Amino acid sequence: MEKQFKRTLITTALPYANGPVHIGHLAGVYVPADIYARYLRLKGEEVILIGGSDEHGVPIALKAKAEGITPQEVVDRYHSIIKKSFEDFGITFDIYSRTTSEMHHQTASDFFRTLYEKGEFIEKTSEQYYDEEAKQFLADRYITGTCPHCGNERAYGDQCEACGTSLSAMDLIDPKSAITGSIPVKKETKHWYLPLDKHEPFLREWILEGHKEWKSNVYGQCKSWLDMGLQPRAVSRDLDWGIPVPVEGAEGKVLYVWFDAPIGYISNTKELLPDTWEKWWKDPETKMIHFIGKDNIVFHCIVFPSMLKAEGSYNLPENVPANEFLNLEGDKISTSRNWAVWLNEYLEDLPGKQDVLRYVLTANAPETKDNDFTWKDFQARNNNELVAILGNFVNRAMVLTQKYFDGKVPACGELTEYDKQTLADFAHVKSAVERLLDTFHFREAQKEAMNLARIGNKYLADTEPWKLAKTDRNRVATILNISLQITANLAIVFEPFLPFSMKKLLAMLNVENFGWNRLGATDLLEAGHSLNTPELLFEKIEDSVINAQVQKLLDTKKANEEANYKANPIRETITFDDFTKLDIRVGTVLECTKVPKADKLLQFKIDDGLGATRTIVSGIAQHYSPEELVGKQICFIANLAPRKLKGIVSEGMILSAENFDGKLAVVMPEKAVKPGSEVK
Ligand code: B3M
Ligand code: ZN
Repeated sequence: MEKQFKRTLITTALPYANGPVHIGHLAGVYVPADIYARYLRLKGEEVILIGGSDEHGVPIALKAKAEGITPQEVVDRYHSIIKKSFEDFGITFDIYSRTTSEMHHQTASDFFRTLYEKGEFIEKTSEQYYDEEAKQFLADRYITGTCPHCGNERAYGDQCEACGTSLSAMDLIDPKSAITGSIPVKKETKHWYLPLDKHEPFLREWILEGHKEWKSNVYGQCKSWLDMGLQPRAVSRDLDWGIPVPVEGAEGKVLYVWFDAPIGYISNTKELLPDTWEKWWKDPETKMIHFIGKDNIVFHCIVFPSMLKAEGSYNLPENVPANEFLNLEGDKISTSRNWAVWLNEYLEDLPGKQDVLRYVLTANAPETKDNDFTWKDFQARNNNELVAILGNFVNRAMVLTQKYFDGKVPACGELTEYDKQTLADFAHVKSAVERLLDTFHFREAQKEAMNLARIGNKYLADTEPWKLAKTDRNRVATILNISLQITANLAIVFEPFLPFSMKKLLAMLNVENFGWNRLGATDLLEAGHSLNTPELLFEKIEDSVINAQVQKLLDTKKANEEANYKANPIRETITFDDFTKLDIRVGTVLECTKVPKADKLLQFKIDDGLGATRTIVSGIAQHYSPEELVGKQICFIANLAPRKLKGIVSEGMILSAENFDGKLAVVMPEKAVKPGSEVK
């Protein structure tokens, strides 16, 4: 027996206020959450949709430093841009607040103190890098140095972007402070840790046994985290931007951004409903749903639930329908490379077309795998679906009624077999769409809604009322009555998906609203009811509009290329002797295999022509499958001191060229040569 709930609390990931929001945010989190919220409201259910900006964390502090302004100025700027974008796209938040609010600081602080007083943290002292010039501890992102895995000299303390390995600052060779450029020293510091290991048995039971219905991408990620074994996680940082750790002896320390951010859902509910917020968080008859992207799964399924459980009085989420990622024209969306369609810019270029984007993003929603947004597909979906199917049907039904019945709903006469079959065809729409929305299948649900418009289109094409106007007025009346009932049903079923257009449609139908529960009914519009003048719901998008958007992206690519060349200037001049120190040779790949538990690494056996088989480990697994390289000739540095990578001794380095977008191409001789040949 499924659990019954009285009300639904919907949360949406709090975007970092260090940039505007783009189509990836909308597709992954906010459009599905809004569809869900609108649907439940239409059904008359009690629901709130909570949002807000995430305004703490190192990247915001770093951005402020880079621009010479305060972090507060950074978040003030982006919070208002983000908030406006969500309003513009019709995301119906009951509240959109921010984590720098007074309410949030108080709530997060209290939450920490409660756990602290209950003894739910462990305190640990560890060594961390400290910048003596800036007189501050350095977060991992504040440290650069050489990657111990691939030799990239511009690796960050948390990750090497060249080989993708995640690092800890202590692993870096020649570390440097990103603030002053000085060499950091190691210094002891104390932090508070949430012992996730202690909550592991509970989490296993709760997720792996209790929530088998979660989406497979979410369940799978949780399982793999749990199977690796959970470790205590620090919930404080040495940083001057954030919520001060509210205990004695914690000067200069703030709550880790991922500790305070999810508490933002609570703070914002409190701000919205100061008197009744508790029923939304603590009454077991409230269902809580977190809408997020896949990179946030661990925090929402493992860390935050552990915090809530440790506190003891809160509900846990009932579901976390996380989405995968949306790519743009084949490439990963990237804020730093400006590879995105920004929502504010979209509306400048395509004013009034919110619903078109909502429609396309839902049609291509990355629900089960990463998906791609392309402008060509955007145009095709607009022209071939919104205009040609939905818009066209509605327009024909309305215009014909205008023409033959002076804009009044004609009475339905006797039904033919075909009429009855058409009515039966759309009677099931309600249950089908509900089943899909209840299980977070937004893409399929929208398809089902579009099918209703297809049914209508086919009905008009088959019955051809315009040919009967002179001979059989009663028959025309019946056909148009049925067509208008379908139109009214479309106004209901599309409301969660295309709210702007459906508002327009309701106005054309001269109706306030029908209510979700009447979806499927064949008597939504009474005979004699006056309709308003029809207007087009959607319009064709011309090639020139699409080409301009594609050009904009091409310009971004070009600018990125130029910036990349500037950021990688030719290094200092070396002597010929320096060059001859490098012994570069050609080898033939005998074997190539993936290195287990390292998604970037391939292990090679190379015939180096020097009488031995060499083992080389190379970070190119994201760019080549092993089969592609077997039998090929490659160039490698033969006299590089051996290094251990994932426990394998690598005797050399394979040369590859790095494209500006990070893609790698292995360097190969133009003609076959004997293995061991020197490259000079
Ligand atoms: N700000 C990460 C992100 O925007 C983070 C989400 C917080 S949700 C509590 O992807
Ligand atoms: Zn690296």
